[in-house]
Amino acid sequence: MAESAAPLLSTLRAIVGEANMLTSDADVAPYVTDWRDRYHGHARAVVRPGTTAEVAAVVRCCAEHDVPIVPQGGNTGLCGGATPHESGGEIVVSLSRLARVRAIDAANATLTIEAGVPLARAQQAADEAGFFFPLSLGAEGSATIGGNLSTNAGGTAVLRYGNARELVLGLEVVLADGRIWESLKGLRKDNTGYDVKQLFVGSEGTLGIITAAVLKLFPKPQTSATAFAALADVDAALALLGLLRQALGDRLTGFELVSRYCIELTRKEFPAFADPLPGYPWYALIQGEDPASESPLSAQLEIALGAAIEQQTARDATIAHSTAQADALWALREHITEAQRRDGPNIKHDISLPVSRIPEFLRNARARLDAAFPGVRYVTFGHLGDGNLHYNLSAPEAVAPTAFIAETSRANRIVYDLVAELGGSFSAEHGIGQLKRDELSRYKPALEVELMRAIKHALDPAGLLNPGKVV
Ligand code: FAD
Ligand code: 2HG
Ligand code: ZN
Repeated sequence: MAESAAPLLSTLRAIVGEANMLTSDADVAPYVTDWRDRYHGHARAVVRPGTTAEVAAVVRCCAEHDVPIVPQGGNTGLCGGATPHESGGEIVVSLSRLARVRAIDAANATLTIEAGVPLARAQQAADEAGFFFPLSLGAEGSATIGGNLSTNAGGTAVLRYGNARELVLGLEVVLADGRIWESLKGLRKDNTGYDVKQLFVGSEGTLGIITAAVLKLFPKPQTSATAFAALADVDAALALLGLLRQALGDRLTGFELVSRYCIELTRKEFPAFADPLPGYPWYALIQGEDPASESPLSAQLEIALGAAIEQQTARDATIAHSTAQADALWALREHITEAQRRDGPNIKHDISLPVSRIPEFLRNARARLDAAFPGVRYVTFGHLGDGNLHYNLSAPEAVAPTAFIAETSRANRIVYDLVAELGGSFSAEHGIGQLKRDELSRYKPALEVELMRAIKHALDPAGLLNPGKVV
C-alpha cells in the first residue's frame, strides 16, 4: 500500500461522516460475511456514502491511496462477490444509503432510482405510480437495484420480461478513478456506438460502482393466475411448458420446476406450509399475468391444465382461487433456498441449458453423481422456462456436510463437464464472484476471457475494483 491507513481512514471519515464510517469488529461483521456464511473476510473499514458525489470522493481517495474497494448492496449474492478477502486490506463501500427514487416519467414509462434501493421498494414505487417493475426474486426485500444490475439478476419472471440486463435503459456509474459517468437519458433507442452501460451490467463491481439507473416500467397486470401441477418426470414438464406457451402466449410469465425432495425439505424446515399435491416426483409452479382486467386468463389456464391432465402430460393440478392461495404456493417455492441453508452447508449449481436438453442433463448427471457420491441429496428446482436449474447438492444423510463440501471440486467437475458437453453455462443468473472464478478460466473460451481481461484493464488499470472477483 502506498501510505499508512491513518490518512486514508481520516479522509474517508471526512467524506462520509463519523456515523457512516464503520471500523469496529462488531460494526463491520455483517459486511464481511456472505449470505450463505461460506466466505469470511476482513476489511479496513466499511464506508456508507450517501450521495453519488460522496461515492466518487471515496473512490478517488482509495485510488490515491492504492487501496482496493469491494462494492456492496444488500449482501444477498450467492457467489461471494460482495465479501472482502481475508487479507483485510480492502474498503467495503456499502451503497445502502443511496436509496432515493429520483424520478418517475409516466409518459416514458421509466423509473430513475438509486443503486441502494431494495428491489421490493423499487417494485412498490412502480406500483404506486400505476406501473409494474417485473424483476422478482426471493431476496427482493434486501437485494438492491445496484446489486441486481451488477449481477444481472434473473428471478421468476425472466420468461416474459428478461433478466435485469433487459430492464435497464440508463446508468450512472462511478469509475475506478472517481470520475462520474452519467447516462440517465432513458432512451429506448440510442445507436451511438458501443452500449457502454451493458458492460457494467453483470460486472459484479469489477468495472465501476453503479450509483443510479433508469429502469423500464410495464403496464400493471390486472389479472393473474397461479397454478401448481404434478408431473411424472421432467420430459412432462417440458411438454407442459410448450402446451401453456401455446395456450397463453406471453401471458405465461413464470414456469418454475420443483422436485418432490425440495417440498419435503422445505416443509421439514417450515412445517406450516401445506403440501399442495403430495405423491409425485416433480411439480411446476405456473404464473400467468394479463394487463387486461376482464381477462379470460384463469379460465384458459384451467382449460389448458385440464387438457394436459387428459393427455397425461400432467398428473394433477391445482389453481389458486385467492391471492392468499397463490402467495402460499409461491412462498413454498421461495423458501427452498432458506430451507437448504438451514439443513446445512451445500454445493450450489446455478446452471443454464437449452431447455430441450434438461431431461438428458438430469438423467446423466444423476447417474454420474450417484456413482461418485452414493446417497447424495438432490435439491433440484429453478426457472425451467428459462432453461435455468438450481441443481444443488446436499450431503448424504450418513456424511457430515463439511466432509461433503470438501468434495466440491469433484462434484463441480461432474456437473459442469456435463453442462459443457450439452452446450450450457456454469452460471445462469448468480454470477461468478469468488465462487466460480476458476470455472470461468476452465469453461469460457480463452479468447473470451482475454477480451474480458482487456476490458477490465481498460476500465480499472490499477485493479482496485473488487479484485479477485470474476476475472
Ligand atoms: P450484493 O450481494 O451486495 O452484491 C452482489 C455483487 O454485486 C457483488 O459482486 C458486489 O460487489 C456487486 N455490487 C453490489 N452493488 C453494486 C453497485 N451498486 N455497483 C457495483 N457493484 C455492485 N438471484 C437471481 O438472479 N435470481 C433469483 O431468483 C435469486 N433468488 C435469491 C433468493 C435468495 C433467498 C437469496 C439469498 C439470493 C437470491 N439471488 C437470486 C441472489 C441475489 O439476491 C442476487 O444476486 C442479487 O441481485 C444481489 O443483490 P445485492 O444487492 O444483495 O448484491
Ligand atoms: C432461486 O431461484 C434463487 O430461488 C436461489 O436463485 C437458488 O438457492 C439457490 O440455489
Ligand atoms: Zn433462481
